[in-house]
Amino acid sequence: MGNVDQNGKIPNNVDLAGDKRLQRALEHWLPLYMEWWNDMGPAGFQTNDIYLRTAVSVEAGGWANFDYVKMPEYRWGIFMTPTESENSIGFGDHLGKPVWQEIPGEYRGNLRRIIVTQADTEPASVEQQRFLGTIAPSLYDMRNLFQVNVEEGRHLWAMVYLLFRFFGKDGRDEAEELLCRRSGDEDKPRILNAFNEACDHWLSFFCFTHFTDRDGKFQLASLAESGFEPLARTCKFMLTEEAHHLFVGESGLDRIIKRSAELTKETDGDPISAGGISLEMIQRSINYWFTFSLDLFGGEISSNAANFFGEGLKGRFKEHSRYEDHVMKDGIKIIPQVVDGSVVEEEVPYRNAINEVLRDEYIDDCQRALRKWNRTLEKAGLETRLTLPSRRFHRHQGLYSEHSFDPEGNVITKDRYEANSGRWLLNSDDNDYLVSIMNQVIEPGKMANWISAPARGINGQPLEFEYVRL
Ligand code: BYC
Repeated sequence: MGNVDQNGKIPNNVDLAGDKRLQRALEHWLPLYMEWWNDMGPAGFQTNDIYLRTAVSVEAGGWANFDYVKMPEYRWGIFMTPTESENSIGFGDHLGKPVWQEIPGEYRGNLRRIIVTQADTEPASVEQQRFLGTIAPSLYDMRNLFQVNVEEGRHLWAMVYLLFRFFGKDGRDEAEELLCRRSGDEDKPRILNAFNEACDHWLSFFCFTHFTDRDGKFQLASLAESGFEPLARTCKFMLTEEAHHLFVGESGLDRIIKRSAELTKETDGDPISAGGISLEMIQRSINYWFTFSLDLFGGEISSNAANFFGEGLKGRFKEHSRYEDHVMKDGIKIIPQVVDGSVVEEEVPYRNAINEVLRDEYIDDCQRALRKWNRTLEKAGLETRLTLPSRRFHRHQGLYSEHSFDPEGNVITKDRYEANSGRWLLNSDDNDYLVSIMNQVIEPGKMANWISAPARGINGQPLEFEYVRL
């Protein structure tokens, strides 16, 4: 384990060559995956050379090899970080026992469910972003989109490897299903709600990579703590690639905010008259994608989550460094709930509230980015500030989905919610307008009018670099 095989059909460091049956099974899945990529991957640009990084090993630097690649020729590989010296389970009822190299029989169902749910998000996001290349604001951004897309494809491979290697026929069936479900399809939708939402312009793309990929960061980090070591090591390596996706989202939004602030000043408060994006629209997009992403953490009170933790399958964010008690059998957590029309604080057994513990970490991280964007507004001399809505607003999963709230988190009537939702959330007029101003810009170094230039290029290249050869 650990040696990289770059010569086989599937690059890997999991010794596929040493398990011919598994290798053949995955090689059989490869053309099905390619069929899916050709049907549902980026529309167009499949024969163009794109300046992409490819993971060729897990060592520092090995995962970021830059070169021109045609997307269908990208080497989707299977990589895990090396085994750690400390091989004991770090939390839950099996704390301190040796980690599992094979699936413990009694946890097979739960592990399968976690891995399939994680896997399903990867192709879903590629499907959601399918047409964005055709309206990219620059070659720099187009390249970043395609980088994100090929790496989500690689993350699908990472999960599919686990399904094939550890779940026999069930795993192979699940892997086929992963290529059959489709984002937004009424009959065979993707599993989690945010992955069925339309992402048809770049304001949504940047919000998605900022807020929804950030759920990925926290979920993967929790799974990187798993007592099932192959899952932990796989997720650790995925996290290295995830950081760039988050950068694309956070810096992309910052660039839109900067440009919108400039246009707001130049036009005396009407950036739309200059083909720009209004700060109100940006706020509505934040409200929309942040709240859909909050749903991805599951219910506030969840026996599934309590079991995953107790069984040692899914820990907390940075379980080892952030927490002292890794068992948490008797703790409690306060969760505000609606009782007789008012929000009151109720005690919940800690393990049952573990989804909320992770959601807290996520919200703190989102708040940090908000502060940064607001500094951009401040520097531009504007008084408007962007905010995160309450975690209770616009929810479709968990306790709060049964009631209506305003963005401040106050209980309101359904009628009041419906009368105002168009001014609180990205709406169809916004989407039509945003699509209408997004025309593809393909001159190297040039940016669309509604976004400012990034501070620097990719991998030390200048902004004028030909990131996509058209
Ligand atoms: N939409 O017990 P509950 C990423 C279902 S993103 C629809 O509260 P649990 C990425 C739930 O399945 C990270 N359904 O939930 C980002 C259950 O259904 P059943 C993805 C939902 O299990 C960008 C019922 O509601 N990784 O990597 O505690 C681009 C009750 O649920 C939703 C993972 O998610 C929803 N939002 O927690 C590319 C990690 N939420 O059983 C990639 C693996 C819940 O009643 N998944 N339901 O039919 C998990 O750990 C958990 O499954 C969840 C849900 C945290 C998602």
